[in-house]
Amino acid sequence: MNTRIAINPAIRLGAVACFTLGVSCGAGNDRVIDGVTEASPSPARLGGSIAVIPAPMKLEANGQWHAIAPDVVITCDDEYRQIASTIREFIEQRTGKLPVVQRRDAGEPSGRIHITSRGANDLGVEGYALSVRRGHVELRARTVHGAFNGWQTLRQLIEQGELVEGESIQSLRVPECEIVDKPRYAWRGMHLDVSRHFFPVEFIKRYIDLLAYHKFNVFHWHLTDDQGWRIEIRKYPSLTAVGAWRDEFSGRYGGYYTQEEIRDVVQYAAERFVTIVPEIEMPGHALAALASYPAISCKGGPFDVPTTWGVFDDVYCAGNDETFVFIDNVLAEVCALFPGEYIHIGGDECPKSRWKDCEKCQARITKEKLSDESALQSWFMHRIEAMLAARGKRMIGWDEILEGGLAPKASVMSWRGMEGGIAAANEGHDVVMSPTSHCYFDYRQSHLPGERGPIWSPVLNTERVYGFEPMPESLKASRRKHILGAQGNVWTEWLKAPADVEYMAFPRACALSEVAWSYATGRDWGAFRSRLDVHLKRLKAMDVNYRPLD
Ligand code: TNX
Repeated sequence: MNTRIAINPAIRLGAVACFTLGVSCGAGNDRVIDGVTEASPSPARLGGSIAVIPAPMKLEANGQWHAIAPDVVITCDDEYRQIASTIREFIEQRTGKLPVVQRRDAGEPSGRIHITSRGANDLGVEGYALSVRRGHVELRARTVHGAFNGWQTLRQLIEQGELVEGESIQSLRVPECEIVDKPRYAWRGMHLDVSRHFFPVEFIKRYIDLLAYHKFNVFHWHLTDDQGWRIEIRKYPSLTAVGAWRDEFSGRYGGYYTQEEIRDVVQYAAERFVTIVPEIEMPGHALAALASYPAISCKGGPFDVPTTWGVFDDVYCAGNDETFVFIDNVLAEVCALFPGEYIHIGGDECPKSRWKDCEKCQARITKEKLSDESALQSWFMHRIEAMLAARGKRMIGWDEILEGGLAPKASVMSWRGMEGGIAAANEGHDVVMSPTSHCYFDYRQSHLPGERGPIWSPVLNTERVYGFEPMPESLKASRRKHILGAQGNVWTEWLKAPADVEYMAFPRACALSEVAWSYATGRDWGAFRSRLDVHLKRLKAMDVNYRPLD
């Protein structure tokens, strides 16, 4: 069946939309596609464009949209069968018709969607190429991850076709286009604090879905903090029996993830090419752990799991050997649960007052010939790094882990600005840029009265996030490879429900996805803003409680 249809004027998005980031494309007059000359509308009729977020490295289109028949056959190389079935189910959900999936060697593709690794050698691990001609879709990728990324783009195109049409669709429409795409950075992360407020597994999965949809590939899961320990550790049941709960005015508040749930989430994320980086905070932000096991504090407790926010003086005792036995056992279980290479160990905001007054900590300083409590923190982190290295893991921590000297192979997440990251990169360490100035999605999005977020916070709106440049200008060319990428952080002191998290994360995460994925050349807020208008309709269709733009 020929799927070519007459083009409904309503879905003619306009002209030769040719926005490329990093790669230029020719002036868009008439183009020859597949031997057929398509008259492109004159520039004056340029009405809209293809709105993919994050923007692909190279995109050419001519404004024509065509239908893919829902009874299309999907053909693919063997390794892409899983993606093919995902696309198949997506089409069924929308059209009620289930396309047939065939392996490529099953014969000549009669279908309109073809997924292959042929001609994909230059696309890297995460790249893909998408070629759509008269309703024939060819997706090329070298890896399944690349094909998955290409599928996210194709999905956005199909959704845009529907949105423009504005009615229920029997045949899916896609724009004629040529896309070649790969990421600028290897670490494209989003974080979520589940300690200050707890979020159920279903929401964690939805969050991961939304990350994958924006081509994020890291989920930094902030699992422990003063106000709640959220991961089951079999060797230390009190961590979740005691540390996962706090007594608020309104009653007992808390929750945690069982190891079975964690495994399920890890698997779910892996299927979406999202690596989970778990965070176990130390030596500070540890009151929930100390309330459960007070013997590994300096003063011995007792402690309550706090119900207020901030930075607390009681931290793990660095002089007590039992502390390190405890942490080693905890990390053993954590490392076994998370297959990714990185474990985040916090390291931020650790007051030194208890260590100053603690006999054991002072004895440690003397014995190890350390200059002061900062050096003790550094010594602490070196020990932790060795524990992780013994299990084949790499350590990453907030930029305070630089103080007193960085552990030999540690990576740094730079949050108090870019300086920590620059210093670490100059010492040859890998860095993820996550400065409060552009990446703190718990901050307010405007000055308007009633705007969510703490009143003390600076205003961080989507435009400002979009203006973020993770690569410091001052960094020498030889050090640039150490900037792994960028990450947005969603702290939840003031966010109680999933809808609150969505409101703070979106659309700022959309902007950040483009900062981290797309090449910086040609970045333009006005153009992004237009694409975002379309994209917000996609988010709306998914019931995402995003903050409307001003
Ligand atoms: C600082 S960022 C913190 C968090 C807070 C956040 C609030 C970091 C490493 N520590 O504990 O939640 O500010 O914006």
